[in-house]
Amino acid sequence: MTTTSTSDPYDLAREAALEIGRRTGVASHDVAIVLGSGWQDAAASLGTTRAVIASQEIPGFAAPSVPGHHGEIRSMRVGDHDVLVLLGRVHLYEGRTPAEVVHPIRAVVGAGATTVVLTNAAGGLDPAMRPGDAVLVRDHLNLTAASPLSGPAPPAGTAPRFADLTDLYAARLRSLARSVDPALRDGVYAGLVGPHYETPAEVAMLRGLGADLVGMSTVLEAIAARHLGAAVLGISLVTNLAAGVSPTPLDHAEVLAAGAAAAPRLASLVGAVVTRL
Ligand code: 8IG
Repeated sequence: MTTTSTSDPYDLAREAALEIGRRTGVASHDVAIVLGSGWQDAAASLGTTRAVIASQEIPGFAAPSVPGHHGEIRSMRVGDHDVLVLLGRVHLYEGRTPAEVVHPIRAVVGAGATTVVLTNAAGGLDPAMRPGDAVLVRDHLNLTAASPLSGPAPPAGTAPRFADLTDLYAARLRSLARSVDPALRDGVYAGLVGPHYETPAEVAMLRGLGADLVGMSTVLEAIAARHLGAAVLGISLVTNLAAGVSPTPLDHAEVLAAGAAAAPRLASLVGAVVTRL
């Protein structure tokens, strides 16, 4: 991590945004895409890469400790948009604080992004789902017992901490995604801390609560992005059916295989959505 002069999360994000602008030579990027587990192979074919930065070289970025999360920031041209692609994220289950988890989001919004695309791999709670399905996040259940907005009050000029989340995952962006692929379904994503998977009883509870997807990321990032005024698109890659829904125990190899097989399809979906923004 780069030495920094502040511990205030909003100041730190502003420093990071300035450094991203300097390192990329692009004063303002209008879109950011976070590529989660299973999505990394989609990066190269999204568009033209213009700069690659190791995220540890940007103030406040923690090195991801999860295999498949590279910790890289790319500046790309996708259609006529300047896009920051974040390969890898950090999670609460790595022992990170909510502020650390959402720091990259605050940095990219500070660097200009008004649209934030959050991708993840998730367990499917609906037996009709299949590994390899992409599902638009319609809404979420934040079951982490954490908020990125707890802590120091946002500075003057930033929205108050009591963020309205009515249209957290923008209906407009989901419609745009459906204009690319009319077969895309949507669902409610339950965000848990993990890193263990759920028990069958927990899966039954989550289904009863109205969740369709379950995972260990995204919810805090979505809140932080929306708080700063960005429009959020969430897309889950279903890589396994959740415990008790799946007829067999959860198999990590199957999860990875689903991601690898889906990567080209995911890249063309995200690339087409961003191009149409
Ligand atoms: I991939 O079944 C993936 N991530 N909590 N449960 C939770 N996270 C996940 C799952 C799952 N599959």
